[in-house]
Amino acid sequence: MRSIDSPTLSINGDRLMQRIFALAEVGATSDGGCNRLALTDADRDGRDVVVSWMRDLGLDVSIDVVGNVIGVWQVGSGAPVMTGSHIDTVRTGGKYDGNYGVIAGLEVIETCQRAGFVPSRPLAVAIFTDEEGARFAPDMLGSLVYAGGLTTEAAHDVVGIDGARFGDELARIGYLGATPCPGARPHAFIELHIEQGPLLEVNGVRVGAVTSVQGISWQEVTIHGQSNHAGTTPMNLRKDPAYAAGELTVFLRNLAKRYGGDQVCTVGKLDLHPNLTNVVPSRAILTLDVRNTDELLLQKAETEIADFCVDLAEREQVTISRRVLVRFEPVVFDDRIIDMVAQAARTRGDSVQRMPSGAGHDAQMLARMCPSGMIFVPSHKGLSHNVAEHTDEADLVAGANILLDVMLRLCDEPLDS
Ligand code: HGY
Ligand code: MN
Ligand code: MN
Repeated sequence: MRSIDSPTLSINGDRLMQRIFALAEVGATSDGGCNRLALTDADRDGRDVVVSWMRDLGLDVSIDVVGNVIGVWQVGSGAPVMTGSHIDTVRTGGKYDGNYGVIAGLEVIETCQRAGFVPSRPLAVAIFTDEEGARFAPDMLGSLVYAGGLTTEAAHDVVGIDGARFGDELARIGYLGATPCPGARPHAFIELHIEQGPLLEVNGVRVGAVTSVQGISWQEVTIHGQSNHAGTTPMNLRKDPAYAAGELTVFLRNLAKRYGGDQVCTVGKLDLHPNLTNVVPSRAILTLDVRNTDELLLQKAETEIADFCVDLAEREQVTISRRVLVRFEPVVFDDRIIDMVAQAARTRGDSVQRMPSGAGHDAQMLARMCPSGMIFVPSHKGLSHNVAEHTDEADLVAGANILLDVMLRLCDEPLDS
């Protein structure tokens, strides 16, 4: 039985970084970031690069009906120990969000292969489709379908923020696979990811043993008013959806302040129509991203927002409709895996703390079908979804070594467990 008390293998940091920087070239933006929105040509090109690395490692590569790519090193017996993440990015993405977890998974396999070490279970690395949800909501769409939380048909019919249909775009980029969803149940799933927040760096801790993912509530709010002349329309006669959107934005900020704790609220997207300087808009469409680790508080926040919208519509004589884009309850990870992450970090001499995840991750969907957990490493200044996203190489290498140790430890679990 392999104990993570005596790791014998270590990953190759240079190889890890080479792949991270090579993938970062795909969809690279002039300001040092990455723009590979899901199912765009850039996403396809990024997928092609990672699939070529999977094939170089001799993995069995399968593509499923929502474009999830699963590379399996078919060794040992029983269900595979799976790792992975995503390689789609937001428009202002960095080099590490998602990419790091997929590439570290390949590095774990290559490290074993080059050392001539054969694990007792197959090892799998997944690229889950559309984790960001930035183009096609909900986020974690691919892993949600993989885990049986959304039908393939419903996923294919999702219409993106640019009016494109998910299924059409998937076929267009050549990643509409045949493998059905829900996917095969892994023995366990462990995802390595940058924290995307400030906690580890502020605390001077290298590793996060992630305990849970907070609840996520996304809504699209459409406010209809009356377009009018900006110069001739008296203020008391206006039905101004831009103003109403502004009040709603302020209400969300104040709600988060009132709740405190883990409550966060974001208006990330705002479209005005006709979006012209001298026209009182006829319509505003905005998105609300509201999260909390506490499900009851998240529900309370949603009720307050709904009530506020009714009052706002009456006061401003506009109509307000809301559409739920995403609603995921908080997810708690597997205690055994959380302990393994903490123990592996300590054995490697790395400081570690238990912590929840503020961001959504594919691991929260895999947790619906098998014991799952996550490993975090620090994000410099807590920045992510920002081109300045950075994590020190030493931290990236440390995280990948812990992924190696935890995956091999999970491989040693009895076949019937
Ligand atoms: O929205 C999220 O938390 C993740 O980045 N998809
Ligand atoms: Mn991510
Ligand atoms: Mn992200």
